[in-house]
Amino acid sequence: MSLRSATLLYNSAKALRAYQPVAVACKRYLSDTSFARGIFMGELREDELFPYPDVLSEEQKETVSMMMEAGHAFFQETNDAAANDANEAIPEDQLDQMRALGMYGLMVPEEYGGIALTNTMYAKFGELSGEYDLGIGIHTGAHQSIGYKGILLEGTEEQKAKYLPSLASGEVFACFCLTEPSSGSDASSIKTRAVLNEAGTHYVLNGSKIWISNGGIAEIFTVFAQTPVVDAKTGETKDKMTAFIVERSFGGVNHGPPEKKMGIKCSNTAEVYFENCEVPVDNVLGDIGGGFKVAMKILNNGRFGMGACLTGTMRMLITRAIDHANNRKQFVSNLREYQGIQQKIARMNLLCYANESMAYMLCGNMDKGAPEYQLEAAISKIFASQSAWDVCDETVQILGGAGFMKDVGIERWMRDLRIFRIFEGTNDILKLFIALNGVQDIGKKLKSAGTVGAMMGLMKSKFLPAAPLKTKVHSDLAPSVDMLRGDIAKFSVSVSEQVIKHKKKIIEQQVLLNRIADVAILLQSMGAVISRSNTAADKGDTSEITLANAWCADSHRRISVLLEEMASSDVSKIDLAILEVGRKALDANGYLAKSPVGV
Ligand code: MYA
Repeated sequence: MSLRSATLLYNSAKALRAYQPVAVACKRYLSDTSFARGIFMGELREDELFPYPDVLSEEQKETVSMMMEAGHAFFQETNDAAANDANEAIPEDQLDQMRALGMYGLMVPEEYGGIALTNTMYAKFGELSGEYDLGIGIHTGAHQSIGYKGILLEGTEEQKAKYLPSLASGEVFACFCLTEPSSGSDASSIKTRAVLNEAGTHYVLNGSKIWISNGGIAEIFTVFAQTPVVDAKTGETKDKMTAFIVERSFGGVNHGPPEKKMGIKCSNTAEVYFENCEVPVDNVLGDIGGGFKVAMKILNNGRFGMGACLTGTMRMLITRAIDHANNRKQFVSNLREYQGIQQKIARMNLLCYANESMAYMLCGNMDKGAPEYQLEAAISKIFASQSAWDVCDETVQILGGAGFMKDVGIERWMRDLRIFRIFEGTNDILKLFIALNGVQDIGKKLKSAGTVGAMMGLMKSKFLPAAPLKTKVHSDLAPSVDMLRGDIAKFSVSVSEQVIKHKKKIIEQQVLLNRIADVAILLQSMGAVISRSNTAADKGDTSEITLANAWCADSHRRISVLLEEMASSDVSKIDLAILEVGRKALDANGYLAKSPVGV
């Protein structure tokens, strides 16, 4: 580490110790007060949307700036992302510098040796690994975003005091062990078991986990296992998931070789095996039988990190693409003069803006104490991973042949980014999660109305002229606000119609559920960009209104198409015809058509 970064690190750590992490006075949230959940109910929940969270004090902003400066210096002067990728490892001396920088305990309270960053501060610092090296982001993220997050969120005082100091310093690494050979998206189907020994002192843990980030280098494992639990009401014993803190030193913990991966190669990924590993009862994390909720809580809580981290990636890629477009001449002009290029650059900017707006709204609201953000977290994760992929793909396209060349350095980003749509909950499963949650909320509401007529009356009342917003929204944003309001009302009625039509069988209608989730994601993004640009305008900067209005107009157009498709029987027929092709190919065990040349 350079002297400059050492000084910066020292100063930033000192500045951080001078005050407590965020303690923002905030309104009280009820469990149903998430903006995303409101969308399904046909409500624009103004209190959840405005003002855009402004949770950092001036001192905290200064601290983050100093840390970012130290971080830039580290990534520019010490880290070599291409070498890490080629060597599939992070050099040991570099890990020491990361320890010295405090990169392993960013959100751990000071009393346990961490830097006590808030979610928003962590998010901002996390942009750096997105900008320079996603492999480093995964190594540090798997450690603290999910690896030991359970101890932070659910640990007892004793567990925190015992484990957090060595985890925060990076003396030991942590990992999150949920996925198994037969249990990926279907997380509750894990087979790893932990049975209490006769003495009642230890759980004996057996099972294997796969694709575990940091699995081969971790000393501390957050492990999810089935445990026999007696139902208090029926007296029946059933397996329920429980979370455990497992130390490698307990014995019976082994790992496989580092996996060979497409990307994020410098981060370690390995299988982890537990064979008669004896885990003291004190190492149960949360409640016995409450492990699934613990797993979901950790994942929900960590998902904002991806939105922030990939903001850094997108911003860097946009800069690379723009640099090329401004300097590369083809035919009569530089690429920048062509509409096709301008359209791509615009879309890349808008995707990044919408992603950044949602990610910082999410972590800002978490800092304000919002207890209900599971849909927002899933939306942010899906949007971030898909947008970063799209932005990277367009960067390669704008760079043309150069974009395909390894030395130019974009191809590594493409390989690294591919996993983001898969891990931390695949985008496909999270879309179903979003849609089904909303559908369930609507179902409950409709049930309370009684008759179908009353149900539709209830939902269509959303079309009545709404009272003016309490919030003073900049007049230039008015068309976007109107579109958002109208689209929320139409969406809610449209989903209600589908709930009435399909009843419980809606759960099987995945094509429909995907459209529902796509609309919800767009509505959430419209809300976030309106709120953010309005707050910026309140502070005298109206420049973001153009971005927000362009994003909202385009989203509105796409929502209209999706809603039309949801209601159209013709489209349903097309969907069925397409599904039929899929089923036939599956039955045939392969491609359906014969070669047109007869060979
Ligand atoms: S780690 C592996 C990630 N794996 C997953 O994410 C698994 C995905 N599967 C699931 O999430 C669940 O199994 C699904 C539910 C959603 C499919 N929040 O009947 P159910 C409640 C709160 O629907 P299932 C990795 O990849 C639900 O309401 N509650 O359950 C790391 C219900 O409650 P109740 C939830 O059909 C990679 C109950 O649970 C949630 O079995 C490394 C049962 O629900 C939820 N989300 O399946 C990444 N879901 O009983 C590194 C369900 O009360 C990170 N429930 O009605 C790097 C980050 C980037 C760097 C950062 C730097 C800053």
